[in-house]
Formats: sequence, C-alpha cells, structure tokens
Amino acid sequence: MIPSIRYTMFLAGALTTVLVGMSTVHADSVVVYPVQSGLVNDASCCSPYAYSNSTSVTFSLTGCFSDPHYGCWNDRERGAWRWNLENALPETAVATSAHVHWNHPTQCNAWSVYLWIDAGTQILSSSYCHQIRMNPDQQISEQTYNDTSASWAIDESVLEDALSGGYLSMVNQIGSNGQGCVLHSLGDEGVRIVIEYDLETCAGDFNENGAVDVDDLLALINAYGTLNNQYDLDGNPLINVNDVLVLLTMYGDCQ
Ligand SMILES: [Ca+2]
Ligand SMILES: [Ca+2]
Repeated sequence: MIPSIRYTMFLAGALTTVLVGMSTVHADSVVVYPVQSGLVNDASCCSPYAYSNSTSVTFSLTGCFSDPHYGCWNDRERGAWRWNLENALPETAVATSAHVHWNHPTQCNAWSVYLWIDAGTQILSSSYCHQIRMNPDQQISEQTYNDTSASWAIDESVLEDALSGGYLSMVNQIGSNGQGCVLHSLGDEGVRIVIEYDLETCAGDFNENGAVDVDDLLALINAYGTLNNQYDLDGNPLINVNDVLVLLTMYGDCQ
C-alpha cells in the first residue's frame, strides 16, 4: 500500500471514531394544503346541512343576523376542509406542534368563530360535516374576532391521531352580521395546517431521511473537489476521498 493511501485510510478511520454516532436535531416545519374543500350551504339559515365541494380560492361566509325571520346571529354558510397528513413529515420526524392558519383578504369583524376538528378518514360529505360538528375530536371557539389572519393550535392527541390515521378534517363557522367575512380557502394564504417537528439526523445523512444511503453518497460525489461545508465530514471543507471514506463507514441507518 502506498503511503498516501495508507495515510488517507488511517485519517478516515480516526475521524470515523469521532463522527460515527454524531447526530443533531433540526427543528423544521411543513405546510399542508387541503386535498378537499367545500361549503356547507343549502340556502337555509342558521343550520345549513348540505355540503358540496368547492375549489373557489375564497369563501364568503355570511351570517343571518340581518334576516328578518331567522335572526340567529349565526352563520348561513360554513367552510369545510380536509388534509392528507399521511406523508406530511419525514419518516423519523417527531411532531412538536401544529396549527390551523387562515387569512382574510380584508379584516374580518365577527362576533364568534367556531372550529370543529376531526382526525377521521372519511371524505367530506353532508353527513360527515354534520358528524364533525356533533362529535368533534377538538372544538375551538372564540368570541369577538377582528383580524386579517388567525392561527389556532391543534391538540397534541388530535395531531397524533391524524398523523397515524392519515387525515384531518375541519368545519368552521364565522358568526357575524349579514355581510359576513371572506376567507381565503385555497392557495398560499388558504386554510392550511402548519406542523412543526424535530428531526434527528446523523452526519452523512444529507437528505435527512434517517439513513446514510446511496442518495447521500451521490450528493457527496456531486460535490467532490469543491469547498463545501454542507458535505464535509472530516472537518476540512475540501470534499475529497476522506469524506467519501468517512461516509462509507457510516453507511446504513442512523443509530
Ligand atoms: Ca440519507
Ligand atoms: Ca472534507
């Protein structure tokens, strides 16, 4: 064995003893947009039942206060959304919190806001939206609401159920005057779930999938010969054979 190769292998071996087992925890978040959305609206007042899908970017959720016959100070339309959380997080991620976020094009002044949340697997329908309201996994309500955006915390147990079952659904109600409020339903500012999570990764797991694998090796090779701290594994920013050797000794699942 020529000296330079022997030295390189020695160096990689020595460094491996330092780097193997090293892991770091990254905090990250993901935004999940609905896979189904619609309105509970059958032209009745105060107790709408019929659900129909809608891909409108905005929903106008009006109230019944101005109705001379049904002045219930309540809602004429309700919004409903469903999210697929099945592959929302990396496999080894640990969710730490989650929120429902929404935005209004202009300030919404409401007397009450209700959210009914369910970690079920059914698709949205009239009966399911009714069931969500009658027997929600979580209910949130707020009296007096004057804002252009809102963020509502999802209970930890509900989030766990939704992540394991795959889906989360929600019906909301904004009780205001007859003018109601306009709500972004879809798009970047639409009704969305933001999940914060921690991800433990090991050195060499560049794509943070819980294992040092061929994709990480290819990423390293792609950076070969460059100065690159992201792919450096031996403390020298030059990406060379030492980094490749260190990565190969780490090959496999993160411990
Ligand atoms: Ca990886
Ligand atoms: Ca290096």
